[in-house]
Amino acid sequence: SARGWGRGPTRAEAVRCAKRRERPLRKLEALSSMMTAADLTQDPRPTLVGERVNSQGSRRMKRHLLKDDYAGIVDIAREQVEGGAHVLDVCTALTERSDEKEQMVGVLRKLALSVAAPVCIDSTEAPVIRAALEAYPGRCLVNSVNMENGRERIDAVMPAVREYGAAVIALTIDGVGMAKTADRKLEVARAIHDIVVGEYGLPPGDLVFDALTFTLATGDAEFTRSAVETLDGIRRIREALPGVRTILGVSNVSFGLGPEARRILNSVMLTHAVRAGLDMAIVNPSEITPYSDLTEEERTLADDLVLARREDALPRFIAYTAERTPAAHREEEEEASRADPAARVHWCVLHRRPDGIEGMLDACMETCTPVQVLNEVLLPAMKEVGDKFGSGELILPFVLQSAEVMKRAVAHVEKFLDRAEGTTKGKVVVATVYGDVHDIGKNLVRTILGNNGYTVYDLGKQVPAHVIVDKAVEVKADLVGLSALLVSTSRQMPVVVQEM
Ligand code: THG
Repeated sequence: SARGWGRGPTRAEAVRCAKRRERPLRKLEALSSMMTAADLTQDPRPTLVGERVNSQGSRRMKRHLLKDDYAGIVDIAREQVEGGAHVLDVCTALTERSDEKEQMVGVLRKLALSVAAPVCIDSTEAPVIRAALEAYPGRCLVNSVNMENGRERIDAVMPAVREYGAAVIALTIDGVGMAKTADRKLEVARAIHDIVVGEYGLPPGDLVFDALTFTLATGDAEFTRSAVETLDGIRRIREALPGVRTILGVSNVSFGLGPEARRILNSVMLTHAVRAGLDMAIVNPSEITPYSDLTEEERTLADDLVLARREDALPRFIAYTAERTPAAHREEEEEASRADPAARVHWCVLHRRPDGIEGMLDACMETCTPVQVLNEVLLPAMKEVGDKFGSGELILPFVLQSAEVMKRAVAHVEKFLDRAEGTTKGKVVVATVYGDVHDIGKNLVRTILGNNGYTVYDLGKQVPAHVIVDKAVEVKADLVGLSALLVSTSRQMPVVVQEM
């Protein structure tokens, strides 16, 4: 090697048969951007994954994507990082557009140059995930795989995950549905682990399980224990599958509640999850209140709800948080007692008071026809409830309670409708599409059409395309109504159209 240029063997020749020295590879359990790395498990836990660079979880993000305003998106990302996010969850799926992939790549290129935090790629589409991994100059977390359709999704996503050296989130969902008990969560996690680690050779530390948490805001008995099961699921998965990590979309737990209630509930859920061993949390970092900043009373009320310690935990928690938001209820109440029957019915639907609504409806029907009561009194009331929910004035549990009052009112008025046998304005088949379980809107449409002289065939939720088509043909339907809440399931609508 000390020889000069030109004489004897070239340097290349001189080293040709030299033995290559082993270079110790230091494997970092981290994600990275072009500028920096972030440990998958931060010390102290949890790693904060900013939730708002997500078209599904932020109206602002959605607005920017619709206008192709990527600079605005960078602002959201910066705010998330300033709030404390270590990683950003990026989602560009929109029902209104079909260029999720192009937008994902565009957003990632922009973020890579302007924000230091690494990214988590949130998409249900394998081609979008691959394009994102290719475009981003760093080590990503992929969000996510599951076993809803057996191993199909894992096989669609894992090759790109391995090729680009990414880490991956796995949701505990299988053919039966979203796992609700700790037992089921572990069962699904094991099946995923067998394939992803066993067959694809992913290091366990790069597999991040999401035990899923559901909203506690509906008061639905099926979900009362859901947070307890999630916390237990986190512990069980960590115990049974050594080396794997866990993550949770914490804000889901409070979806539908008011901002004050959400702040408290999210904080309490996060605290319990971290105690259960949670590594990563998908949250809006600037909205997290430290557990220690909550009052004793707030903690007790929220713990009662999260840990399912009392049956009346939800109404107590809501009453407590509602009391602290300004309300002109009393005045309104007095006004309602004076008003005419139609205004009182309206007030009862809006304020979730079923008591005595039948009597008020009877009073309405002294001067109006039942159809007029439906169309001019009840429907506008429910529309106002929907508008108030849309603008954030009403929380989800209240909307559901209003819907209950509405149902009771409609059931009463229906008795007075003279339905001419054999005549119908038309036949309508309605269904929530395959893969989607959301049916509040569909049920309202069913009731409204039914009450307005249409014959409605309601096929329920999770309805496969062929069942819808068969029914439409069988009854010679004039109209088919499809319902879906999620971007991913709205793609079922063109499938049904195609079938027809
Ligand atoms: N697990 C995994 N990924 C996920 C989730 C999960 N990704 C999406 C979601 N769940 C987590 N992200 C969010 C983002 C926003 C909100 C909740 C969860 C949210 N947004 C407010 C709302 O809808 O009321 C703000 C709306 C706005 O600003 O417009 O609550 O569970 N792996």
